[in-house]
Amino acid sequence: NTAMLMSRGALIVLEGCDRTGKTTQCRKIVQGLNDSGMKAKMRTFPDRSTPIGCLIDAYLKKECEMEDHAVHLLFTANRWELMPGMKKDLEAGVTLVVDRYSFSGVAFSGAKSMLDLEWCFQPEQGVIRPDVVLYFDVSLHEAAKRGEYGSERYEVRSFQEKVAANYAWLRTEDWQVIDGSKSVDEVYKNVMSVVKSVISKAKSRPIRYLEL
Ligand code: NYM
Repeated sequence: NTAMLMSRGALIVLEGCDRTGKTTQCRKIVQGLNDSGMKAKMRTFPDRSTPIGCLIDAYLKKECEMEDHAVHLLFTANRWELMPGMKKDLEAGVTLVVDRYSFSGVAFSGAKSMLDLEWCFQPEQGVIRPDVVLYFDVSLHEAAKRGEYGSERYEVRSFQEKVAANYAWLRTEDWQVIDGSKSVDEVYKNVMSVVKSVISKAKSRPIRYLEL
């Protein structure tokens, strides 16, 4: 059956402020899809395993300082270097479940006073466009109750408030807002119903690319 041979995987992106449950759900989604016999892999941005990712990791851990525009472009470069492999996976029918993507890049860098949101978006244009962006909505008050923020750069409440406002600027019709304040199991049920319908719609649709 040629339709089956040609069907591609979906690009599913999870976005949101820190402590909204994205990583937990990414793992569960991939596990759930694999358990039901579907090809799926998790991807994380930044991908700290590459040479560029090593620089980003040191920056986030505050082991070094970098100029704001320069580090923004490193986060973007880290996505571009992974694009050929991600494209290959999608074409091979593998669904990619991605913990943060270009929208984190724009929302976080754009929360710095010197960087303009449109400027931040420019170098993201042309990366593979997600079939859906699941935006994890949890109030900052609620997120703070989940425990202390970590000690990495950006993990402070005043910064996260700006990040949340930038996400609102980025929202398009590709986005689905997920109420992340529910229990892990309830959130999982909600995301899985979106994920399954997105995977079946993406199968026959060509890969598209991100534009502003
Ligand atoms: N981050 C992540 C950016 O500033 N730009 C990006 O492009 C991406 C993908 O890195 N605080 C920030 C957001 C997070 C941090 O954190 C990575 P985590 O908690 O490992 O997802």
